[in-house]
Amino acid sequence: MSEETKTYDNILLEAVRDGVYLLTINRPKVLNALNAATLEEMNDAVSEVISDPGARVLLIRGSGEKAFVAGADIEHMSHLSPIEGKAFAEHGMHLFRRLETLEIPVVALVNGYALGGGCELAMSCDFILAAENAKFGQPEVNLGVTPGFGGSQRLTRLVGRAMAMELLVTGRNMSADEAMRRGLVNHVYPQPELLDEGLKLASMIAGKSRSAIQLTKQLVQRGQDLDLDNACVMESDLFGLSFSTPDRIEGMAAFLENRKPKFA
Ligand code: DAK
Repeated sequence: MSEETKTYDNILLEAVRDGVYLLTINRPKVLNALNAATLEEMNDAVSEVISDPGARVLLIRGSGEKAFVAGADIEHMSHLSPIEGKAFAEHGMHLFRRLETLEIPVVALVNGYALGGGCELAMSCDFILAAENAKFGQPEVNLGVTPGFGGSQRLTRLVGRAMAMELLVTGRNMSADEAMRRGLVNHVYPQPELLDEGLKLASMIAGKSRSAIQLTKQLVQRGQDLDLDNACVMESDLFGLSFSTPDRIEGMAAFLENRKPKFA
């Protein structure tokens, strides 16, 4: 069962079981919009999770039926000066990059709207599971601003330049099915099943080697910005490095002894 963690005002963090953590953005009255306080708490929560050597997977969702996150908090942003706006964007950028490069997999469970900063948050997770009612979009163009938390860059890498451009300049929403067709979403589930499916997948990941997963995240993320020759050199290097881990000894011994591995 879930264990208590530190108490936050804008989010909930639960240690569900076996190293699986669930972070819920909890501002349902404003469709879980992200203000500076929420970003700060999320950053603290990530520190809390990652300080647990038993942590294996972080799931992120929004509270309520209607939204994952309906964007950066427009009320909050409407009061920011250009300098404060830059600081706000840097704050979000830093957190989202941290999630992307975290040692453990981070999975977004998107229920309802994932717009603007919400879509950017989902895209900085390793992958996205969506409910049938999910809607993705970058509507910043309607507010007279550009994406500020990496949306123009991550969307382009995920769906390709032409489709990203269409979505960014029209500000239109994509349904869960369209997002899956375009490679943004891995799986779509009926809304009531989303959390259970996320927990099932997290349990599968939690049983694997944390050190191998950490290296794999580096391979996929750093490799996509390298040419193939250099990316393959990196793969050989990290493959070699994985031979220095206790998990490699246990994983291979377990196979040879015909038993399930017990990773550190
Ligand atoms: N911020 C603040 N409040 C929000 C919000 C948001 N993003 N989205 C919804 N709310 C609030 C609504 O104001 C409303 O509050 P009350 O009126 O009840 O007090 C409540 O949530 C329920 O929303 P609605 O009544 O509008 O609900 P509907 O079902 O009618 O519509 C909707 C749902 C998601 C279609 C609609 O709420 C909507 O269009 N929301 C805004 C979506 C949006 O534009 N999101 C993108 C935000 S822009 C940057 C840094 C970051 C960013 C950009 C630049 N730099 C500093 C450079 C990122 C920008 C964004 O994320």
